[in-house]
Amino acid sequence: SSPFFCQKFQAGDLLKHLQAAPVLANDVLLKPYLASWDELIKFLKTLGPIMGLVSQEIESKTSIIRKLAQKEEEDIKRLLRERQSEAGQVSAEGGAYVSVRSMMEAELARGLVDFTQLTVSGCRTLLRLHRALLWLQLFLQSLADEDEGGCSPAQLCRDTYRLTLAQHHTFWVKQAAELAFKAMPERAFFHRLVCAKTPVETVIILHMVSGAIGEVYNRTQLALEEHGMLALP
Ligand code: 1Q0
Repeated sequence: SSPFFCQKFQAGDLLKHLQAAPVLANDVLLKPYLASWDELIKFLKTLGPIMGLVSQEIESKTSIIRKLAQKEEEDIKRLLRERQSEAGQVSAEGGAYVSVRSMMEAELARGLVDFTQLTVSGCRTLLRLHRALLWLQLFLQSLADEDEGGCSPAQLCRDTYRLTLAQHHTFWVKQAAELAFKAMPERAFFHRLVCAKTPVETVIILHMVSGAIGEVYNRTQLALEEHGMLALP
């Protein structure tokens, strides 16, 4: 991502990408899905260098899927050129890495999904992001539900993490997470972050974001479930 583009986190941008992701009755578009993660990285960067590790991990996961999509696009373009397609300007879009379901079906058909050992694929990478998304959704929801004076964001972040993502993390990653929670700002930060004029407005925005995440999460969950991919190593 170029430093010349807007690097500032905006809840509206995040919401825009999240709402653009669901497509058809049960699918999720990968471009806006990954763009949503870009927005979350911007948020994490506002929390300072302690979040570098987390941002890096998200960046590394999103770039794995982006590189696969890019390679696919180049392959299709080359194929079209080789066949000297009379169609001329046929779009290279519409390949395997357009949506969650198209990726799953293509990678399965090509034998790229390894169910027994760690082999990098779009599907196993998506599963990692997907698990983190559940945590994020629960966290934002708890932040919205909890009224003033309740638990601190750091505590809610920790509690929801332990319930969800921590189940999939090793001992050392969990230690790193505990450190990261200490960088979690107070509620006032979130009010400023979403540019809310009142606490009620923050709650509404948090509900909208967590609702949009929920929609994306549920669709992805169902697709993973249907393809038996909920435990890819
Ligand atoms: C805001 C506080 C965040 C605290 C984050 C702690 C997260 C845990 C630390 C993660 C370090 C990453 C080390 C590597 C982990 C991998 O082992 C793991 C599995 O991958 P693999 O290839 O080894 O099988 N990777 C993952 O689980 C990927 C997910 C990483 C965590 C993603 C965290 C996303 C957090 C976003 C917070 C945004 C809050 C947004 C608020 C918006 C308000 C409108």
